[in-house]
Amino acid sequence: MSAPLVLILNGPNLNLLGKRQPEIYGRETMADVEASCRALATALGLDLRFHQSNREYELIDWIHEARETARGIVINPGGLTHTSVSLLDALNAFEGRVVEVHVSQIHKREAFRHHSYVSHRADAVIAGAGTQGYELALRRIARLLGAKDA
Ligand code: CA2
Repeated sequence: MSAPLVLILNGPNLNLLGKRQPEIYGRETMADVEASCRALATALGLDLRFHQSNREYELIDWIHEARETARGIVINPGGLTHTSVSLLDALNAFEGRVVEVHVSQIHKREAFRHHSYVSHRADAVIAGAGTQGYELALRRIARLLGAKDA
């Protein structure tokens, strides 16, 4: 049987991870996060696709594709977290598992970051664990999917 596919999706500005505001987002880059998630996915017996986009429609298109192909989505929607009903609508049309990740602890920050549209759909939310949050999210999805050693 083929390995379950999990998508990791990253929204606007997360391409700047590790390059600006290290006091908030740390020093690891998106490429570092992708490398550690790929190693972990292999260990957990998961197939992984990793994407980042600054365009809302591209994230929505990946979620639509996932309806046919993927068992789980890890998503850091970036600033769209707090604004995008469309992203929530797309996730509501996806039947697999969803884990929302924020590198920073959004509840300790400005009030406008305290509400997440995506949290209305997410099966779990991880915020403030730094970039380790992505690995925790992948482990959670693996456990929910009954993957090996999860
Ligand atoms: O903490 C997170 O992961 C966020 O999703 C990041 C978003 C922010 O709007 C959310 O409230 C919380 C921002 C992504 C921008 O990332 C940057 C990284 C480094 C430098 C500048 C921006």
